Amino acid sequence: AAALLTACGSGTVGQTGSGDSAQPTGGKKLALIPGVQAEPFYISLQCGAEAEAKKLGYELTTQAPQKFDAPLQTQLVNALGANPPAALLIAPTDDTAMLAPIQQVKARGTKIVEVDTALKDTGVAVSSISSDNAAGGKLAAQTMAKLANGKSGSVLVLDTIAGTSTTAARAKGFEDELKNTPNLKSIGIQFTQNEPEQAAAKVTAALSSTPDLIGVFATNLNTGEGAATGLRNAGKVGAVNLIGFDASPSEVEGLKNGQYQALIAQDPASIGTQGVQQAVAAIEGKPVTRNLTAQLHSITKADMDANAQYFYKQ
Ligand code: T6T
Repeated sequence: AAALLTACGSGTVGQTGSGDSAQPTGGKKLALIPGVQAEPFYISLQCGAEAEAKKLGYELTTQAPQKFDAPLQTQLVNALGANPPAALLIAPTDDTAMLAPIQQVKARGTKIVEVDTALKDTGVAVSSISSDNAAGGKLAAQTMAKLANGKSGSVLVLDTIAGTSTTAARAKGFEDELKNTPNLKSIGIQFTQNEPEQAAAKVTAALSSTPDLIGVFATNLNTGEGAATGLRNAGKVGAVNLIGFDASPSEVEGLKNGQYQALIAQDPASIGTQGVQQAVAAIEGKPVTRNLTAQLHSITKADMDANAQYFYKQ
């Protein structure tokens, strides 16, 4: 149920620490459990984490669920039980349902570091590293206002699954900021279960129920890909502005060919790097920072070449 190969250099997970770095021993094991396997955001995060673990002489093992799904992720967390790592870096797929399994790991002495998403209960992790997701939503709303250029219309917000801390903060940050642009009105936040097909269907439905639809804000990679499909099917590419979150290879391709008007790119590698740094600090009894953020970048077609360093790996 887990992906073990990565696109980071020539690396294979589980072999970090070999070569010229120190050989990790029992107390030097880190586990990473991302939100979902084989997905460019988490692959980039994993690459950042692996490189930093190697540098610091730790061994990082990654197990990712097949879907962004709390029961599947719980199985992987529970499987750590037999051989608890010194620290667990995790992107909780549900801000509430993942509390109990993570607490069980913590009770065995494992330090918990949240990467990307977080639990509602802020008392579990020693550190949380994420984008400033509310600021990302705000940035998307400001970009939407700029693209509308004074024109009036309605805007649809596509969220993923209820209980996902990151996309919820993006959607809320977007709607809060949109209130400052009276010519644009949100028709509300719609959930897609992080399935592109559902995102496409929501866009199709919104186009028929809301003739003045002028923009779509897709709060992550899958919602963006689905929204692009929905607009394509309706012949509305470019007529309705699509702002996506993340910068996967397919989103970047979509920006280039006009399916997206803007992307808000995160810096997942830096989330992984900082996650390992905080985990190691906690293990070694050094000072830990409770909350850290990674940079965001709004990218349009016009400035995409200058921003190529923010595109994700696959
Ligand atoms: O947007 C990222 C991540 O930040 C979010 O928590 C879940 O979706 C992604 O992994 C993109 O698919």
